[in-house]
Amino acid sequence: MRPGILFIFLLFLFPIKLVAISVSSALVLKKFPHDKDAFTQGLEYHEGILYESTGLWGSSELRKVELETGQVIQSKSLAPKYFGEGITIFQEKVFQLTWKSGKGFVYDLDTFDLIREFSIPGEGWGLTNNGKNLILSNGSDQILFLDIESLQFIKSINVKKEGKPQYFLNELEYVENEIWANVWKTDQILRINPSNGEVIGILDLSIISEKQSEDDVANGIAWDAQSNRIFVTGKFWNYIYQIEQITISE
Ligand SMILES: [Ca+2]
Repeated sequence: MRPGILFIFLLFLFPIKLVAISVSSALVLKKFPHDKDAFTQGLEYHEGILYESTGLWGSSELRKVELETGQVIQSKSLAPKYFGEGITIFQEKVFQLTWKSGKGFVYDLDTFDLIREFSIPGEGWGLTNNGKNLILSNGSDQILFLDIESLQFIKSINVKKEGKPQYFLNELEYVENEIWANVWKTDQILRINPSNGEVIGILDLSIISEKQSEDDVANGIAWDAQSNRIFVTGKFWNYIYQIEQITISE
């Protein structure tokens, strides 16, 4: 049998599913000031306001930030034993993860008063929601789904790019039925199929990266669904960037 025919024969026996990963870069539409002392761990947009969670022991905060000026208009400090991580908003409540405490917090969106605490299995990194589930990352290749009402574990998916596990998934955002994830120590956002964990796109932010050390990488994605705006920033970055994706390859 000729090699070409053999290949077609094998392909017939073992079909290969080729997933095209689209690669895009960022075009800056606008930029807004960002607190350069903010170790950004969570970012979300809600009704004209940015909500931000910052990390580090002893200086972790939950913040409301005015988009245009970058001014912090309301904040709540976490107890020094908690390292702030991802946040998300659902039904006038803010959900916030902590890194290694196995604990999350639920606050009143308006007052930031604590409503309840909940347990998270393992570490807490990034957080978003799809209206039914809290969706969280923990630094591994796993994304966990919790019931948004009971806050109980429902399921997990493993994120893979071309069949290989993608570790260090960090800040998350649910964007038009995709999960977007920063990847720790890189300036890349992965676009993930929420049903099977497959990476379907890479948004490379290196063109806007303010990275000067290995800590201050891109982290923070906020989606304004109503006006179709994407905001991104990084840890200790000077700016929040409103960007558009420019496709490099499909
Ligand atoms: Ca986010």
